[in-house]
Amino acid sequence: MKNPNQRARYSAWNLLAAAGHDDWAPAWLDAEPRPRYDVIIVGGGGHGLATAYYLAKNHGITNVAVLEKGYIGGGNTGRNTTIVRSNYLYPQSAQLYGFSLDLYEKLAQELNFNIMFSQRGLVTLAHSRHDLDSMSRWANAMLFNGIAAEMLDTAQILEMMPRVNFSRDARFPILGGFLQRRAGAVRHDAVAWGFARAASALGVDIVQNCSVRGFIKQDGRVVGVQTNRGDIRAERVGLAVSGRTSQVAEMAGVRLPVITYALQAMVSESVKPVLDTVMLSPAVGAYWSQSDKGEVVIGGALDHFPSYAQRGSFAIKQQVLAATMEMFPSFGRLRLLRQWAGIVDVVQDSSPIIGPTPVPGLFINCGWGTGGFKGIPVGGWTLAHVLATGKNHPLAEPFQLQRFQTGRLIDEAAAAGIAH
Ligand code: FAD
Ligand code: PYC
Repeated sequence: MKNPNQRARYSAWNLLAAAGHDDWAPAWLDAEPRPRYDVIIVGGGGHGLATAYYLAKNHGITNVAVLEKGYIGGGNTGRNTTIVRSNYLYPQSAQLYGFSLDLYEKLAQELNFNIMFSQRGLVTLAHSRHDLDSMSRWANAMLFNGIAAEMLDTAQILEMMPRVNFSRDARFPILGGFLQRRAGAVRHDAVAWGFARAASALGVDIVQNCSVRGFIKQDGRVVGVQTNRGDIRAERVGLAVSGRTSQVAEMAGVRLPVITYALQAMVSESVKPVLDTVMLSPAVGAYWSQSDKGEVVIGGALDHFPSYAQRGSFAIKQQVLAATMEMFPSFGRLRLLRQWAGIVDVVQDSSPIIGPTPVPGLFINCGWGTGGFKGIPVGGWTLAHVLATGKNHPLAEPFQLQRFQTGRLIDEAAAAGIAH
């Protein structure tokens, strides 16, 4: 430590050192960028880190760098509300998200890192006959696709969530709902850290504070990137930059049908256990869970206007909190601890894009919008596959960019849940 201010700022590290932890090995190496790699992944969120890990693990390609402009997990991966589920409508999505959930179930063991996966179930509430009708279609579509789903009546919901507003004159009476038992919550930072540690151990370079500002092209092909830390060459480049995708791809000459919006969430102070499932109400426009620390996690819809500002508008906050008061009057006693937002990459059919771009050498993983945390394992697995083999993974075949030209959209807006 060179000056007293620095000493004060890093006092937590001094405490760790005093506790005898100063010789702890870092979980991953903070690498200096090298001039050339086989593959560069732009974006050190869950998708970028998982891609690097599966490139090394599944394909033996370890001369790989993940370039992150800030710190790993500092984007949406560390800002989401941690819900994982596979309750989508179409067979292609059921397979994609089902595979992701399978990978999540084994991930702690695979990475030897506790990702705190709690399969506490996800209940979607019905407040009208119309809701009940569409939810039974939704649940039946899931069953058709081999994903377990259960319709619930009011008494079953009351038993699961006694604190919810069951009053007869509630503005949104509860008529039932449906449940995916295998769904739940996963500690978001741990997913980024677990993939980073495992990728680093296999030889991947994780380079933080490295912002991609342009592309190096040769004969129309991407052969590297320009960064604030110099030019870096690679045979192939994969983008996993969520809300920044359209801007970064544009630097390579690719125009994408992606629009960026802010999505916000908030948590209350910690309280004793009050809610042991994830609960979502599309009609009121909000969802709730309780974190392992005891905070009530509250979220809702996207802001209604495109934006790159990581803030979240007051109008949505007001709507989400009004919905919370309606559904859980007792939560009105809680103090809010934090509110934050992330910027998410929305496409018109609410399904991801995973595969090549029209520019040779450049590949993308984007369009997850408000729901890509659950897709991190499969997003990484399938992007790694196309980067390594040059062929789309069968699970990603329906999720190509050309679908916006052919019109073969996979419209999951209804099953995207609350947020879009
Ligand atoms: P990110 O984690 O955003 O990573 C992208 C990284 O790219 C960032 O770290 C960024 O700094 C970096 N980057 C950007 N530009 C550059 C550049 N030029 N050079 C280098 N690096 C760059 N999903 C769910 O499944 N369940 C949920 O409950 C859920 N809740 C959500 C709640 C909120 C409030 C938000 C904001 C999102 C939520 N999501 C949820 C969506 C989910 O978080 C995202 O879809 C997912 O995290 C995307 O992961 P990623 O790795 O693609 O992106
Ligand atoms: O994808 O499950 C989801 C989700 C819930 C809230 C935001 N995204």
